[in-house]
Amino acid sequence: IYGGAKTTAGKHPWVASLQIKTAKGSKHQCGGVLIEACWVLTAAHCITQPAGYLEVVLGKQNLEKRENQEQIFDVEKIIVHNKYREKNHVPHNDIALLKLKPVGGHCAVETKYVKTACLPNSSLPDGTDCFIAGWGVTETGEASSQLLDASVRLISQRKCNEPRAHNHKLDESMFCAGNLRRPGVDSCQGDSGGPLTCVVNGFYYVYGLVSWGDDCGLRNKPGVYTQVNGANNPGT
Ligand code: 4AZ
Repeated sequence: IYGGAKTTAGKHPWVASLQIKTAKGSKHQCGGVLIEACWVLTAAHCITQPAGYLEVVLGKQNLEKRENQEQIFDVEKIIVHNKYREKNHVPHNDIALLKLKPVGGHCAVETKYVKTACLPNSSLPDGTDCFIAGWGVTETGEASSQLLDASVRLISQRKCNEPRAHNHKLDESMFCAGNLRRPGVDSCQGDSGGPLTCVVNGFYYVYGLVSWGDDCGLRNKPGVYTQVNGANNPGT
């Protein structure tokens, strides 16, 4: 996160760290968001390994140390959007579900540090203030060991597809958020898959997932997010 601040513990209790298991231990790869006790949303482009190599860590603040509030799960199943495609380096329908493997008959246990976010049924107006959170690269050029968050505004498709911005690279599975006046606030590498949440009636809804961008924190290049609500998807 560029232009972010360290979050207070339990402010974004749905944020997950998607980690890759290695011989030397597990390494943060992407963000994710808890939407049900056994289900985490992430970006499809984050799935670079089979389920057996992945681990989801909930309730984390500092990635560098073991924390008492953390809850760790293996991944039982991965469901990638059937229309996920990378075209000209742009990921389309960049969304996947991870089913957590229960431990002792249950997955996530709700605590002050671990909770689900709500799923939206509709869109919000442009200019709405929302949050992004993650452990990705900051303006120092390095990833953060502490969970950071920042406030960004939803930007209309029309503005974000203008030539000076993303020049018609966005389709209906994506939207932009940032601050065209304060360009330094953005998501970056390592934040991918993590949530863009907006508060409606006091509840946090996951409207977007960090997906892509043209570098980070650049003027006129706001971050691009996967649209989570099904408003643009065919019905069943
Ligand atoms: C990335 O490389 C990435 N500024 C994520 C988000 C953004 C840019 C790049 C948005 O994963």
